[in-house]
Amino acid sequence: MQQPYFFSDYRRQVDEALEKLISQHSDDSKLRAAMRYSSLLGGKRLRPILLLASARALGDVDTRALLTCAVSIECIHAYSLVHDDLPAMDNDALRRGQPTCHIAYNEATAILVGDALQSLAFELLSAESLALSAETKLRLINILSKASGAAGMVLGQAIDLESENKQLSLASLENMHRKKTGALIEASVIMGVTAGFNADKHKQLTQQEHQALINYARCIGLAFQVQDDILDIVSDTQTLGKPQGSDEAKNKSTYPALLGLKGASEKLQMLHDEALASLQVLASRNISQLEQICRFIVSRNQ
Ligand code: GRG
Repeated sequence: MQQPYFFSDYRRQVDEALEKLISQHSDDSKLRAAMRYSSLLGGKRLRPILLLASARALGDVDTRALLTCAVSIECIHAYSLVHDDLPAMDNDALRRGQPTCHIAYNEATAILVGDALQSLAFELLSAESLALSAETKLRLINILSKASGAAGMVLGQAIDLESENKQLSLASLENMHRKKTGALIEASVIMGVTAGFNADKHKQLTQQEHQALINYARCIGLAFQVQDDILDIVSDTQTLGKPQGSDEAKNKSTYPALLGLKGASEKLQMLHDEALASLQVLASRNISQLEQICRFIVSRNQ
């Protein structure tokens, strides 16, 4: 599937903001170069795009503040990829079609790049210059830290590492992916509406709308991972920008391994349908971009 038309525009804006913020952040040229290498060269910017589209669902928004929030979530994502590729974790040499950070630089630099990107995320959200209320900033920091920490992404990664060479049940696999991959995708949506709302009573979501949006986010978070598992089998290394077949080579539990390719595709379709059905509760809002992101997630080829 072609990327939706608004992806390239959002992506350009996020890249410009990311470039600027990283340049201002570190004056050590090697660390800064490695941070740029790991965050700016390649990548779809799906989480920032989702954050911007979620804020837009509420109506007109201050794009500058939102871009900072979007960059903060991309920093956490980029850090997770750099650390995930380390020899102590997945030990991968290729990411986004180029040598992973510890190969291009060295292991110590890759650890520091991850550390620096993680703290940069929270520095950005807590900055005085960020034009959001103090309450909104605190909420955003809380959402992002919970999603990325020991009850979210880090827990998912820990479960993943412990499960190597083990056959997981479908429920355990789902739990792992909801945390490892899903938590940050869900956070992108919730941060988007939190920043977009920013105490503007006219934009407030009803309880029912909020619940529907959370369900949409949970469905697309899991759908993203199911499609990732399918692509690891049916795609190729050049398109993926990372080694094809690595799940099987590492003997990982995946949706196709547990359900077969057909079963995994059916699961993907179910998640897609449920995500779009949930959005209908928000039909009076600006949900077209969220619908398109859902379609993109299940039909992407990288
Ligand atoms: C090291 C704490 C820690 C966590 C790592 C997210 C993660 C946890 C590991 C990544 C491993 C992996 C490849 C998971 C599959 C799903 C996923 C997150 C793919 C990469 O995300 P994309 O496709 O990447 O959005 P781009 O390059 O487009 O940004």
